[in-house]
Amino acid sequence: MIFQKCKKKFYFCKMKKIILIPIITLVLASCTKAPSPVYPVPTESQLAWQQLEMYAFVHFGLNTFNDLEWGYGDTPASTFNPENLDCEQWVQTLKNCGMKGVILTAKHHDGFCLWQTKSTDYNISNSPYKDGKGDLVKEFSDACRKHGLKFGIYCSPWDRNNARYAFLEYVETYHQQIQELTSNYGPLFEFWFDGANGGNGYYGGANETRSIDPDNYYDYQRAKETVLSKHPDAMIFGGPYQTVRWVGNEKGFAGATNWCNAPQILSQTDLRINTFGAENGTEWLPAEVDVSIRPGWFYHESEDNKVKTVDELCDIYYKSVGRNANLLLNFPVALDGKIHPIDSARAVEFYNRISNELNHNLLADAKVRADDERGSSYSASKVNDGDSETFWATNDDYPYGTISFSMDKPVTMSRVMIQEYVKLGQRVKTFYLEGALDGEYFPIRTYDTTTTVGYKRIVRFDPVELDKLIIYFDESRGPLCISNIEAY
Ligand code: FUL
Repeated sequence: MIFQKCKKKFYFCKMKKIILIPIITLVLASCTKAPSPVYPVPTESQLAWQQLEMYAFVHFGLNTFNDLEWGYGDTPASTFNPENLDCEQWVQTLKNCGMKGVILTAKHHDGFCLWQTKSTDYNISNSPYKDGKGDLVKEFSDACRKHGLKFGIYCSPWDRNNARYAFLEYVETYHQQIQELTSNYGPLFEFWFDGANGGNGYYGGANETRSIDPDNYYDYQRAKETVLSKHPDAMIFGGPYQTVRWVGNEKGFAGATNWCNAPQILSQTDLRINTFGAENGTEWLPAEVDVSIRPGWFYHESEDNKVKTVDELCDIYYKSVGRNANLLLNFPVALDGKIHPIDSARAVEFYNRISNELNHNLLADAKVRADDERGSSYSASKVNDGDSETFWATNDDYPYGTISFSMDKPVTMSRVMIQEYVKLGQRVKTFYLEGALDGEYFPIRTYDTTTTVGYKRIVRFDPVELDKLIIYFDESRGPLCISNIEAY
């Protein structure tokens, strides 16, 4: 009897332990307070846009048929005559080189519209293309939707054709164009308001120079409302209400220090802040790197031998996506209405190269340790658990930290990728890398200075053999929040 009682008691105690220990652990883990945000933080739509990382530009229009970059506004609409135009070929090419979306120049500075607009006669209906029945914005956006590419629009505010440019009437014309483009062509992920504004032009035959005040003339407030009322998740590029910023050059690089933070009012002429962002900026304004695969934005036969090399394109990738910015890579459509085979072959080769370089994560099975952890919910192991929603965080009084990865056997690596959990703000100010092989420690000399991280940072270095990688985050705007670390 007594023995039975004891046995029962023992069994009960054991059960209590089995039930209680995990509960206590769970309670303790959930008691650890999440780090407070360090402002500014992105909106959900901004973050979704940053996750696209790489998408394309397509420049095509009257300029293509007249060998121009900036048409004066007087080139006859009748010269727009692509004979074998194939939007499916554009989409397939862009998909084959890893682009997640595309932005089409529906209207460039010459004022010629690629859609059936009621706002001006200077449009595709007065060209021989499909006997004036074609609508390229429709054909291209349909093809994008069919194949799962996001679609965006560039509609130049500057219009060198319009007689009323610089007067109030043109502002209404421009808003009519924005209305049409945002109403009739399905979901848009980005609307581009180009920064080139005013200057000489045809202007209905006046042939003169006209200047405007770019911040106030166009009524950008109304433009923003039109875009966002129909496409609430769309990003706005350019103008005083931008939600993403120009990177300050068209060469294909962001700063090695690149904050998503920027001042509330940021003009495109402030090149320094456009390139680097501003640590203490109060707005989340991530950078977009726009660059063409050729020297020009539009197609010129004379540039067929000047298409960027695979090495150059890879370098651009690491200096844009690898530096916490989105890459907007331009493909000019050629006279026959297709992306030129040299450009498409080059871009596919580029994509295959970076996909191979970043294919096999050498840290996936590594043992991870950190010198500080904010409880088990924010342990160091969260950086290689394959879940972008979990992250390693340090305690509030610890705005720095060291993390190490130990491998079972030596590996050779030449790239490290780090991502911050930016929903809580961009924090890291500086970090550096160290390796170890058989207990011998050595510094890893990266090509870039290792300053900011942000949504994504990829640093390159000459291949090194190691069995341990250590990352020192030595300065941060608050406790660290690192969601992902990989190496290749
Ligand atoms: C610039 C324009 O002037 C170029 O022609 C091109 O469209 C580029 C993307 O933006 O500001």
